[in-house]
Amino acid sequence: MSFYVKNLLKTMTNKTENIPLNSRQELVSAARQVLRNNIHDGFTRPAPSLYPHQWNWDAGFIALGYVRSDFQQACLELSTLFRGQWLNGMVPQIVFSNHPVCKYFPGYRFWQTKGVPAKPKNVRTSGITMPPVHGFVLQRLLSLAPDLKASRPFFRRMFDKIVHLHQYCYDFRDPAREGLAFICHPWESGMDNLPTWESVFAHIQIDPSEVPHYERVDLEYVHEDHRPRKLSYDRYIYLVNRLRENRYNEPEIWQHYPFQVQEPMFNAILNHSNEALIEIGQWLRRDTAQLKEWFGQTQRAINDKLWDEVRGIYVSYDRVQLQQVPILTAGGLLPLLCGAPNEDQADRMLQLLQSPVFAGTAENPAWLCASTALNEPQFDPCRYWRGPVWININWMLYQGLLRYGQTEQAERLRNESLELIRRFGFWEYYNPWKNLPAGEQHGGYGSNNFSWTAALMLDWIGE
Ligand code: 9WN
Repeated sequence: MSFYVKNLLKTMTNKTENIPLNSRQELVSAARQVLRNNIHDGFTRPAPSLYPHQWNWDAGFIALGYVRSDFQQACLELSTLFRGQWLNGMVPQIVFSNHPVCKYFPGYRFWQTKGVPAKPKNVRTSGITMPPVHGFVLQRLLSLAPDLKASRPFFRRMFDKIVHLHQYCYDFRDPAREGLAFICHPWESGMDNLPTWESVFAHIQIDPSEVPHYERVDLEYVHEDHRPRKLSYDRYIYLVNRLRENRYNEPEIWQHYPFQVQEPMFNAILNHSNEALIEIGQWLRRDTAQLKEWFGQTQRAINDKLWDEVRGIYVSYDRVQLQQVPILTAGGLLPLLCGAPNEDQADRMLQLLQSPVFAGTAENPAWLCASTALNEPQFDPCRYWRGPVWININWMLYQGLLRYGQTEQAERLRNESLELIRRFGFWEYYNPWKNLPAGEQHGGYGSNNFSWTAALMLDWIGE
C-alpha cells in the first residue's frame, strides 16, 4: 500500500462523517479539533489530504477560526502565508510546504517558479494569486486583539504587506486603470469550476500539444463526479503552461494572454479589504489617500461594468472578448460585501436570493446559497462550484446582507449553514437540495474535515 493511500485511510478513519453534531459545545470542540489536526509546518492545511500546502484565501478564513481561542495562531496563519509574497507584491495562491504529508498536483516543480526574479528565493510558491481577503481579515483580528499594544508591530507589518498586495492588483491587473483587477486563471477566483469559465474558454483555441502531461491526484481522494471534468483540467493546465513559458513576466505577458476576466466577487473582496485597510491605516496613523482613491474607483467600476441590468445581479466581464458573461453565480451577489450596490440593486439581488433561482421552490427547497444558480443549464448539485453550497461564500454574503440591514435574510443564511454542518459535518461543499435523491443521506462532498468550514463556523458561533 502506498504512503499516500495509507495516509488517506488514516484520515478516513478519523473523520466525523455522518456523526450528528448537536450541542453548541460539541460543535465548537469538533471544529477546534479539525483545525488542530490540520496544523502542519506551522500553518493550517485547508484539508488533511486533498490540500496539503498553505492556500492564500484559506489562510485568511482559517485565521478567523483561531482569533478568539488562539490569537497567536491566527496571526501566524497570515504571516506564514505572506512569507511567500513576491517582490512585486503578489501573494501566491499556494505556498508549498517543505514536508507535505500528501501528494498534490500541480506541485512546486510543475509551476516552474524557481528562479523567477519576483519570487522570494527561499520559499516555494505557485505563480498566480487569489481573492485578497487579508485586509478585512486583518481588520477583524484588530477588532478582537487581546492586547493592542503588544500586537501593534504585527499590524504595522501586515498592513504594509497587504497594501503592497493591493498595489500589485492595481498596477499589474488593471492595465487600463479602471479600478477593476482581472484574474488570469480560474484558480485565481477561488471558484475554480464555475460555468462562467466555460463561456470564456469557448473563445480560446487550445492545441492539445500545448497541454503538458499531468496526473489527476485529486481523484485519488474525491469521487470524479464531484471534481472538475478532464476538459476543465486541461484548460487549467494549458493556462499554467502559458504563464510558466513566459516566466510570469507581467505585464508583457498580458498582451497576448487569452484569459483575463474581471469577476465581481474578486473585486468586491478587494474593495472590502480596501475599506478595512483605510480603517487600520487610520489607527496606525498612516497616509490612506491612495486606499481611498482605490476604494472610490473600484466601487464605481463594479457598478459601471459588472452590473447586469436584465438579470439584476453582477456578472463577470471578459476583457479579451470585451463582453459580459451573463451567468448567475453566488459571486455575483458578493458586491453587497463592499457596499457597491445602491438600494434598488440590493433589492433586486435580495429578490433573486429568495426566488427559485437560489432558494428553490416549496416542493423542492434549496439551502442557501448555491455557488452556481439552480436554473443555470450547467448547474450540477454535486460537482465542485457548479452548484454546491460553500461556507466561505455564505459567510461573506452574510456580512453583505447585514451591511444592508437584511438581518432576517442574513440569519437564515447563517442558520442554514450551521444546519448543514450539524447534519453532515465539516465538508468542503454541500448539496444545495434540501431533499436529497432517494437513498442518498449524505450531502457533504469534497474533503471532510475542511478547515475554513470549521473556522468560519467558530466565527459565526462566537458572535
Ligand atoms: C486549486 C484550497 C483550495 C481553495 C479553492 C478551491 C480548491 C484548488 C484545487 O481548493 O482549489 O487552488 O486543487 O482544486 O476551489 O477555493 O482555496 O482549499
